[in-house]
Amino acid sequence: ASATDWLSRSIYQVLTDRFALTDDAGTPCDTAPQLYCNGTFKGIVNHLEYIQAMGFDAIWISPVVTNLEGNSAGEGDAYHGYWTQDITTINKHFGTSDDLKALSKALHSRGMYLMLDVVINHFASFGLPNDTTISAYGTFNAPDLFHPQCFISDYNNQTNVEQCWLGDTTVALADLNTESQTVIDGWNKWITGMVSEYSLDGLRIDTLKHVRKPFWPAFQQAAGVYAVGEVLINDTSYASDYSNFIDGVLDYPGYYALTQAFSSTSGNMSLLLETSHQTQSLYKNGAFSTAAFLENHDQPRFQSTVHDQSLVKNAMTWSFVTDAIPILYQGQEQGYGGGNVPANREALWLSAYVTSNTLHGHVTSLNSARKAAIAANSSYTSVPMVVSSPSESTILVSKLPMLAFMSNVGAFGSYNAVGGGYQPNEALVETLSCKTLNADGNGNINFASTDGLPMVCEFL
Ligand code: ABC
Ligand code: CA
Repeated sequence: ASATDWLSRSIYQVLTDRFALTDDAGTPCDTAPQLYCNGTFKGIVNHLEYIQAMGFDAIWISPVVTNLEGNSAGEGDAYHGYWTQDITTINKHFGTSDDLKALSKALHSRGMYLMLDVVINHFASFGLPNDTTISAYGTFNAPDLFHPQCFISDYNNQTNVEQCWLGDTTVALADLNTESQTVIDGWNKWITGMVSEYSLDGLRIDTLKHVRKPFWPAFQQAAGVYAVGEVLINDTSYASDYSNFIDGVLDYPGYYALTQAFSSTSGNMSLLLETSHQTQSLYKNGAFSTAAFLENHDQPRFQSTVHDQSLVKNAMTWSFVTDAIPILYQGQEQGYGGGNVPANREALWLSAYVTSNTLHGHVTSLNSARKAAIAANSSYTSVPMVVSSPSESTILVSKLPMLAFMSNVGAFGSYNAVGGGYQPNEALVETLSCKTLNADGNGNINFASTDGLPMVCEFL
C-alpha cells in the first residue's frame, strides 16, 4: 500500500510478545525481569476482532526476525524483537513463518493492513561481538560489513550518530556499514523479499536517524510500500528533513509538545500550537508526512504521570483529529499506567480485553469520527488542517467537516470556544457525547464545556 493509501488508516501498535497468548491461559507477565511472556502471531489473529471493533484498520507489529537467544545480565531477553541475529528466519517465540503468513491473511480478509517493524541499523550481540558472533549473522557475516566499534558519544555530531553504535557492553548493537554496497544490496534484496513473502502493506523503520539519509530512498523503493521512520528527537527541523528521504516520520517533536500541553492544568498549549505549525511548514507534505502518537513502547505511559481523566481524554484526541496518521499503543485503551521501560510494556491479556471501560469507548468514538470525516470529504487527507488556539488553555483543529476542541482546564475546569465554517443553522453532531446541535445563523458553533472534556463536531 502507498503513502496515500495509509493516510486514511488508523494504526494500533502491537508489541507481539505482550499482546495475546496462543490460548488465553491467563499466564502472568511481570514486566520487571524483561523476559519473554509468550505472546504470539496466533494470539494476534485470535484478537483481531478486539482491534477492529475499536475502529483500527491497521496494526504495527514488533520486529519478527530471529533475535539473540538467552538472557543478558541486566537487560533481559529479546522479547521486544530489536536484537537481530538472523534476518533469514522468524523469531520462534512468536511463531512460524506460516503463522506470520496466516496473520497477514487474516488481516487482509478483514480489510486491514499489516505494518512490520524492521531494524536496519544494527545486529545485536551479548557483549562486544567477535568473529564467531559475526559469523552467526548469516547475511552480513563479515567484520568489514560493520562500522568500527565505538559507542555513540555525541548526539550533536551526526557522523557519530550514524557510524558509532547504540547499546552498551551488555548488549552491543553492532552498527552496519550502510555505506558498503554489499550491505545496501543485501538490505534492498531482503526487504523486497519480506514484503512479497508476507504481503506486507507498510513498514516502521527503527533508528532511522542512525543511518545516512541517502540510504533510505532506494530502500523504500525496494520495499515498494509505505514506510514511516523513527527519528527520536525533540526538534522539528531535524526530524522533518527525513521526510525528503522516506514517506513518513513518527512525530516525536509533536509527542513532546502534546504531552507537555496536557501534562497539567497549566500545561504549555502555545508550544503545541507552535510545534504543529512548524510541522505543517517544515515536512515535505506538512503534517501528512507524519504519524502521531501519545504513547509507545519506549516512553512512559501518559497515565504514569497524569491522572485527571479529562486531560487524558483531551491528549488522546489530538492524534485522531490532525493530518497525521494516528497510532495508538496497545493498552492505552485499557488505561495502563506503566512508567519507563520496561514497566510500560504490560501484557494486554491481563486486561481480559474488556471493552466496557471509558477509554476504550473514547478511542472507538475517535476512530469513528475520523472515518466519518474522511468519508464525508474526499480532500480530507490532502487539504491541510487549520490549528488555532483561541485561549491559553484551548486548541482548535479545523478540518471540515470536523471541528475538534481540546483544552487542558481539567475535569474541574470549564471553557468556551467558538469555531466556524459550517452552513448557517447546519445540523451537527458532537461525536464524543453523541449529542446533536446546530450551527448558528453564521455557521458557527459556540462550545461550552463544564468538565474540560474535548469536543469533536461534524455534520453527519
Ligand atoms: C534496554 C533496556 C533499557 C536500557 C537500555 C540500555 O537497554 O530496556 O532500559 O536503558 C531495544 C529495546 C530496549 C533496549 C534497547 C537496547 O533495544 O526495546 O528495551 O533498551 O538494547 C528504537 C526502538 C527501541 C529499540 C531500539 C533498538 C531502537 O524504538 O525499542 O530498543 O533497536 C535512541 C535511538 C532510538 C531508539 C532508542 C531506544 O535509543 O535513537 O532509535 N529506539 C536521546 C537521543 C535518542 C535516543 C534517546 C534514548 O536519547 O537523541 O536518539 O534514542 O537513548 C529529548 C531529546 C532526544 C533524547 C530524548 C531522551 O530527550 O530531544 O534527543 O533522545 O528531549
Ligand atoms: Ca548506524
